[in-house]
Amino acid sequence: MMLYPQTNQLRNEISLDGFWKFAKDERNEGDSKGWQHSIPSDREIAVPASWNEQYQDLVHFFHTGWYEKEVIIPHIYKNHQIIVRVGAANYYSRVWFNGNLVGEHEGGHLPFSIDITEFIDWDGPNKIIISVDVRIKPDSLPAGEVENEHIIQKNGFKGQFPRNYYDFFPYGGISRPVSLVVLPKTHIEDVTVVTDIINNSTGQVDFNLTLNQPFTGLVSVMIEKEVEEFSLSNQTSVNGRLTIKDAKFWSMDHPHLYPLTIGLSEEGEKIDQYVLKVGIRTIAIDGDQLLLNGEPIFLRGVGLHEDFAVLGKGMHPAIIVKDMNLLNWLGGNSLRTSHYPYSDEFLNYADKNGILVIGETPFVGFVESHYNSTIEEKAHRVISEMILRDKNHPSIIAWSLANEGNTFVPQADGFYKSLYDHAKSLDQGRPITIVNCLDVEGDVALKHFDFVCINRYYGWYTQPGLLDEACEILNNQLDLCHELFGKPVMVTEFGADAVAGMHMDPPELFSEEYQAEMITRQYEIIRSKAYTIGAHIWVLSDFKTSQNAKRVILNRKGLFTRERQPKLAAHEIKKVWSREEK
Ligand code: BDP
Repeated sequence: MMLYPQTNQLRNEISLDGFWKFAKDERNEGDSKGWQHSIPSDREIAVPASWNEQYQDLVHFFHTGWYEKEVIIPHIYKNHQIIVRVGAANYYSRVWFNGNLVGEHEGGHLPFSIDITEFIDWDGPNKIIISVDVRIKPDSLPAGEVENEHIIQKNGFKGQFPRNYYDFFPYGGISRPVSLVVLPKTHIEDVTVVTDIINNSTGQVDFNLTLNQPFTGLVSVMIEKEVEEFSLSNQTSVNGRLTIKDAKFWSMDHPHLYPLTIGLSEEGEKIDQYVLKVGIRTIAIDGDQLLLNGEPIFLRGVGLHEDFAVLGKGMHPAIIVKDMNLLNWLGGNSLRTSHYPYSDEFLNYADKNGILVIGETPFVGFVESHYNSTIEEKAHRVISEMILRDKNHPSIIAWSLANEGNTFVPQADGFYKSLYDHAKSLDQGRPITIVNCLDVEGDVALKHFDFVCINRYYGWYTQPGLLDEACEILNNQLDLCHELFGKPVMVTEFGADAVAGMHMDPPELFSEEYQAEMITRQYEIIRSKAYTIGAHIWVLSDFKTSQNAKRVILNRKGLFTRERQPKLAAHEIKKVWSREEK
């Protein structure tokens, strides 16, 4: 996994965002028709953004979309390595550069990068073509049976259209930024930092650097006045430690980031530099508590989605700012990247603004048939990609390896243990969890994890309209969780749909009053337990789902509408949260 791109005196990033040519390939015949050289297109589409809401005929287009763009690369980069980087494209992508198939990637929510240096035509425009196939299959992560609309209509569909195994719309296309990354021929390929707090005023940063090829020369690593230098002889990696006196630790109130500056020089000439923003903090589970920098914290916040009208799952900085601003306005301190890894830009923003994040894989809705070695291997690969990308973000304080899989069948035991072991082998510093649904009795997977997360909809899918009963069941379920596992418990989802503008007294389902009452009452119950470490409301804002008899176009459990305007519940929970410390 390459480092997040940056531009400095020795590196550059050329954005390819904007308008691309776009063609629909409903019969998967693009390859045989030579589209890898030039796509037949009379229209343009915006990148980054899902394709679905940009043209009406694409709303239910669940096949392969082809993108094309021309790019001229300046001669000054002739001595460099040039990489195409795609922030994310849902779901399976292939990339051609000047007609050559240069790479492919499976998975819709993590970046991929492809070296195209040897294929560049320095004298002419270069053509980059990306095909993105969104035919989500039962073995896709996340899974579904999303096919071309004609096939769906012919076969009919169970439950919802499109038939994904989860509750958000399977938007297609290039949803995050695309760029050409210009790197020195010898460069810093990866950096891993692990931070520790030695005493009240001293912080420690352990680092590991890898270079893309054997290097002979000087490597310097610096934070403020602390510098370590290494003289390398034909080596590709370096380990070291910096100790920072009078350190400012990263916290919710003071999310201090230190620039860790890494330089490579050869015979006195600087050949590469990378600056990684590092937050010095610790995170740990201790008994029934979650400790940030040694102090107990309670995760108060929301689940959410990368979702907005027209953009679909397209990354837009304004939506990131708005969503984090709303979380802050509510008095929340944390969120979960439900139900897939979010954009790099989102996490960079969380680092800078002291927001605590549970980073989640795209493993939502695992069913019994997923518990086999092929999916396990694929899941390990995705976990590796996610952890390698996100390992250095101080904002990420835990990993969630799955949401609401079927954890009640015997095969789930070994399957989830293997996911846990794999993630732990890559990151020993963060607690790891999975999210249970329905019940904890009979769950065979949760026992392997560091803390227990549950999603509960008492008063909605069960006990509808019966809030007293729902609250009592929630209360008992929480105690049972703690009794069974002896670990800290977090409620990662609870909530109710409310159609903005619907009012009922006394409160009934779908009214703003019912949602507000349910959320505030259930929050107080969760908060009252000594062993709970968090409560996340489902969900920050209304979001688009597949068509389903239970959904009025959107999932309406948002505290805010899809336009990000508050419902009654937002005002009510804000009052509750404003009484708590950050
Ligand atoms: C939970 C899922 C979430 C759904 C939510 C709901 O984790 O993705 O959107 O239910 O039904 O089970 O609103």
